Amino acid sequence: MIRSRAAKSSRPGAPSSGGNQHYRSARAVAPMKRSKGTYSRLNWKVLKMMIFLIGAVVMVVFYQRLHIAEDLTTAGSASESGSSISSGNGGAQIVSNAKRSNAERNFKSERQGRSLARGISGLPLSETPALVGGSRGHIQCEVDVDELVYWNDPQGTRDVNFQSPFTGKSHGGDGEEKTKYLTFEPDRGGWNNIRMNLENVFILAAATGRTLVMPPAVPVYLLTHDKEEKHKGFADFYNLYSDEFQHRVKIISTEEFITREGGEDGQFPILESKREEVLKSSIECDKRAKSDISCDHIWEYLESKAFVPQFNGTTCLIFDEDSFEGQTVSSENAERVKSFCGEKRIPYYITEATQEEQLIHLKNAKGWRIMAHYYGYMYFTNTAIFNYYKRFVRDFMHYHDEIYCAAGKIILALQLEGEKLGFKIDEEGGGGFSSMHVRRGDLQYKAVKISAEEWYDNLKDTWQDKEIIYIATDERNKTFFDPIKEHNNVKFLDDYWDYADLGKLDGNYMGMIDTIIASRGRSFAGTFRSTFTGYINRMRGYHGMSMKDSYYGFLEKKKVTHEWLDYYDGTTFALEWPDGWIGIDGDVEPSKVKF
Ligand SMILES: Nc1nc2c(ncn2[C@@H]2O[C@H](COP(=O)(O)OP(=O)(O)O)[C@@H](O)[C@H]2O)c(=O)[nH]1
Ligand SMILES: [Mg+2]
Repeated sequence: MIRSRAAKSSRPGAPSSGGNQHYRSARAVAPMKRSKGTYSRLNWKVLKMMIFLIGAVVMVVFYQRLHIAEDLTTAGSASESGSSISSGNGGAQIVSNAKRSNAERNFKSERQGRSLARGISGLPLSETPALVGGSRGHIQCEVDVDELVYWNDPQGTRDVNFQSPFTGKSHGGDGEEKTKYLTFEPDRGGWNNIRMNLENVFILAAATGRTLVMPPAVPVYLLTHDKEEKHKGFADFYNLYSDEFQHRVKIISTEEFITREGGEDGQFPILESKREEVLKSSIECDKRAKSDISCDHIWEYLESKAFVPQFNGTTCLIFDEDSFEGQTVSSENAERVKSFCGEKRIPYYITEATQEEQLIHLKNAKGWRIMAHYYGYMYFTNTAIFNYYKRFVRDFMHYHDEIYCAAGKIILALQLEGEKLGFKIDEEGGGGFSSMHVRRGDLQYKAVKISAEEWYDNLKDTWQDKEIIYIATDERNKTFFDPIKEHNNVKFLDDYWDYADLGKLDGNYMGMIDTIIASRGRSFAGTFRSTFTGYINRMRGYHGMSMKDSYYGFLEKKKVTHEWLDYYDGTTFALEWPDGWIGIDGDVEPSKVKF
């Protein structure tokens, strides 16, 4: 169903009470007797009434104008107070628009609450007992951008009280339970490779009940826009230290870990000869082996104390309650595991024995890299539990409000422009424009780096006439896109730089903002084999948008997302597919018909 933002922002019945009164008094005079002598009196009365009516109409119009002017003034002052709305760019309209829809949304949520079922990914409430008690989250922002919230906050009561069956018994020995830890080396690729890896790591920590030790901050590949502080910790992007998050995964820093466990009395004492270098690298570290604060100091220390499972592309990680408790895996589950892992991968069952290890360390060197989406790498044979972790990723592993707020303002501006051209916004607040992710830069896969003419030719049938195309890209030379501009109204993040005050934000957020904006396009086309594109599709999935509106610019793969990926091979990381979002609020495997 289609709904229009203009329709939402109409002001029903502002002058109604005054209007009705006059309507009543006009009717009251109508039945008067009309004798000859009374005619002139009547004419005078009619004239007086007409003057009165005209006066009333003038006042109503004036009243409306005054209110619009008021909206615009508030918008103007919002911009003065640094709310990042610049004038002359439709900013004032956005704010007043958002104010109006705010009022309507409150009305909506008072009446029925925001629906927890999202578009095509949603399920009827009767099939989602895990959601009972939950509601949609909220984004802190000067304008209402809550339509971007695909996560629940709070989660449903059942999820809040969930206890993993894979934590194992305590093995304190001396009767005192000692904390068990998970440490890891972050991926060395671009941000979305790191993100993929983090999702795996966080689920592993949550499911095993281990305290997760965040690595020292490192300069992230292609994310070094912050000239003063190149070292980035993941809390710069995610809200890791909120109470709710900590309730699901206990997170501490490497520094804290060393304070707790690295001393002589700790579980993992640091060799005296190494103490200084380990400490030096524990807050920030560099990948260069020769650096004074090389990360290797930390990794070597952890590796020397830990159990290091060889997780990589040849394994898949299995959580099965029977196997965990030392029993035989049911034949039905064994079959499911076999089909999940495919021909080439060996299942690695998490068992009580694995859980006896006090410290597990995940290496990330060659041969130890998990280059896979968690829902293609880990498998919980109990679907209700698997879905709990899929919700955990959706509901918790989303970017900071600041990032969504900026993206939300730009989406509103694009939709307003789109609406003026007659394009509609969908039920979940998406659309009104279409989008692309054109990855160029350092992507290794040359075949998918096609010319702008090819992008246009391959995709023109997916766009509507005169539709705005928002292009997320790492291409700096925007003239590259001139061939598309000949046909469509093209927009980039840079076009909204002042409007959304992007200069005030951490430069590393820009790719994330681009991701979010592109995820709301009616139709989306990405770059095949880019994990950045993959995440745009994931977000679309979370919003309940159909994969049938997602394409690749590379002709050979244009419609691969139109099929549910049911196999695993070495390139699976390059796509995201509906297992990540369809039916994840329910307790059973979803039908694969609609996605
Ligand atoms: N602002 C912006 N940056 C991008 C875009 N595409 C790629 N980048 C940058 O390049 C990096 C690409 O690495 P990654 O996230 O691993 O994605 P992949 O290499 O395409 O799989 C991103 O993290 C961004 O820093 C884009 O559309 N907009
Ligand atoms: Mg990359």
